[in-house]
Amino acid sequence: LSDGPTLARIDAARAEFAKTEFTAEPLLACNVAGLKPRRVHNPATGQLVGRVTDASAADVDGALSAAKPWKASAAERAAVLNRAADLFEESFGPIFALLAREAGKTQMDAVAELREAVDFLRYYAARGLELKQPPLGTFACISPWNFPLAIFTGQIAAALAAGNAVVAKPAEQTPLIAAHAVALLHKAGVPASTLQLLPGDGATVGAKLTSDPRVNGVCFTGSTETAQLIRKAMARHLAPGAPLIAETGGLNAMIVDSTALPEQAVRDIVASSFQSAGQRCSALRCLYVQEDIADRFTDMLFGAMEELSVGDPWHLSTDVGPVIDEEAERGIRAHVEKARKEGRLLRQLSTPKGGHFIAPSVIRVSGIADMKREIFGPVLHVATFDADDLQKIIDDVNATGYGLTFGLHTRIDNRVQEVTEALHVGNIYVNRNQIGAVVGSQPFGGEGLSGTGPKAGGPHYLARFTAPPRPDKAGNAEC
Ligand code: TXE
Repeated sequence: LSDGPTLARIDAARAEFAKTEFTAEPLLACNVAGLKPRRVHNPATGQLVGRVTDASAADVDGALSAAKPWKASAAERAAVLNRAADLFEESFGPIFALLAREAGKTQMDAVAELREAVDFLRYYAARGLELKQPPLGTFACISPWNFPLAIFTGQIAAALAAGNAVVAKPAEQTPLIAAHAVALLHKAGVPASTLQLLPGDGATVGAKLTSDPRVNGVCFTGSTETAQLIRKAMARHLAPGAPLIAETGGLNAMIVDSTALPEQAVRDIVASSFQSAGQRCSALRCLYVQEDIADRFTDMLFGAMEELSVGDPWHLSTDVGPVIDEEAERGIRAHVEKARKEGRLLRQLSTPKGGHFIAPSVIRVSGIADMKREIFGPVLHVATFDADDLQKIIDDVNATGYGLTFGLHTRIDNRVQEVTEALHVGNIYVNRNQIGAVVGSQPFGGEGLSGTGPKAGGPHYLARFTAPPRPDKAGNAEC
């Protein structure tokens, strides 16, 4: 962010796109029935960002009839995806404005998210050249609002790199950025019948899409509950063996022991718990601090939290923006208020007025076993432990059933080995920021209730988007 051109581009985007009204509609290779347009509002200000025409149930049918896998060589597909990556970068202004105004992203988050989307396009373009199997057919890509560009684009790029047709359904909250991304992919050369967009409601459009036998595979990121609904629908209606590639929620913990470097640990905790207003599946939810450093360490943590500026992400100084909508705000607020009534709210910053803001908060718990579900906001839970409790922490973390991220701050080498070997989680961060994926070098994905694998942004991901190798007569799979 300190680099001049990026800051200049942010300034230009802020000047040009502060009031632009964006639009989105189904982008289908057939006639569109659509519903009445609805308004999309800025979660920080309530102001209008644009209007979306959601798809109707008839549109799902039309899209699946029109869907056609990509008739192009792997090299041609890679060239188009790389061209799309260039167009994404050139479209910095509207993308930055949409991420900030539609999704409540701070400038740092918005820049990182555009970077990740571009990385996905280029990475899968390159990996697609190595695939040996043909596409599966038509993929339904269903994505969430918390990374409305990066996850949305990553799913689509993976399915397209393997040559599939894609019908993409973005989250209800973020259709405008999705429509912008699809328009850029079409402009780059992805055929209209190979990539179609169905903005719309999850329970109707999403459910219909994942229950149609013309769909050959589903790529999903969102809540664990929705993934379970999709799995059931697929089992009932889709061909046996149709893959569900799912990334879902997490209940992520971190251990900070008395040998940790406290400044570094505090910096990583603040970033992991409160960046993106805690709306990342990788975010730290439950921190275990060793008893003998706990008072001093939590004081340092509270001090660092005081430095955070909470507010409208359109302001360059904002570190923590709003949560996505009223429903999210209500649910998280109820959780914090319950803790306040029970005397367990240790610290809360002051909450700005006007938008869906939740001020970063810290709640005392006895351990992760107290937490029944993922609280998807800027709320950190803190417990203390003795060195003898380590095995119990590991058992409790494994017992949640989730297995996404885990952080460890220690300078005891044996402890790193002991903890990492015993935990069932997808990504472990030792003495560093517990904060998700880096395309190509830090593939990301969970176990158990957190997802199916393979890890996104990793070398094995694309193979799941292709037809499985046929066994030869001896029963060995062809490679
Ligand atoms: O998710 P949903 P929501 C978690 C987080 C959050 C909670 C609810 O805890 O508080 O989930 O968020 C579509 N068939 N995460 O309600 O409903 C829906 O339209 C097919 C973690 O936004 O799972 C959207 O496009 N599709 C997470 C997508 O599923 C359906 C990111 C995700 O929405 C459907 C987001 C159905 N029956 C939320 N119902 C992460 N892992 O990062 C809904 N959808």
